[in-house]
Amino acid sequence: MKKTMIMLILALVSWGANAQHDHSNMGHSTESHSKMANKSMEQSNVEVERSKSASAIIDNYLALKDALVADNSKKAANSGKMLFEAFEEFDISAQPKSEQKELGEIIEVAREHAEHISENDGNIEHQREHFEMLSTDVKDLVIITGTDRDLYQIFCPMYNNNEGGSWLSASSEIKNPFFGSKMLKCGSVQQNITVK
Ligand SMILES: [Cu+2]
Repeated sequence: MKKTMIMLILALVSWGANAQHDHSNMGHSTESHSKMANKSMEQSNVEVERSKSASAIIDNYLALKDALVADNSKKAANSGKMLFEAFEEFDISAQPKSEQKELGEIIEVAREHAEHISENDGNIEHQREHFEMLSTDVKDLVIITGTDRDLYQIFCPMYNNNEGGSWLSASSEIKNPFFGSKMLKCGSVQQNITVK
């Protein structure tokens, strides 16, 4: 009986220790989460080469972005189609050999997003989902290819149930393509992509 009591006490003590351990873990993860949140609000800078090679992609991407800002699904679909064509026409072979594989992979994924956007006239929320993923691809692409203009990566912390999402703009003025007129001003510049 005494032995059982001791076992029980030991079990309780170790349970208590575990519970406490869990708490300290939670404290840690909360702390690192808020550090991450802070970090994402800090602006970073990346310098890229001056190049016109991705100009058609950037033009049509920005037209698509503006259509979503204006809550115009039909225009977004049209721009999505033109962006798809710009990806098709992009000359990977003119890019440095060492970058061609990665560029090919980015473009393969990005043009599927553009195609879905072009096929979803009338479903702007679905277009916005593809646009969010597409934006990361276009950012990765211009960092490799360079750009003919300065770009800003802008982060909206509220997109996708507060998961957050970002887009590219040629201006640092906030006009939110994820929410359009519902929340036009939500967002802040996360990264400056500056032409050398
Ligand atoms: Cu889709």
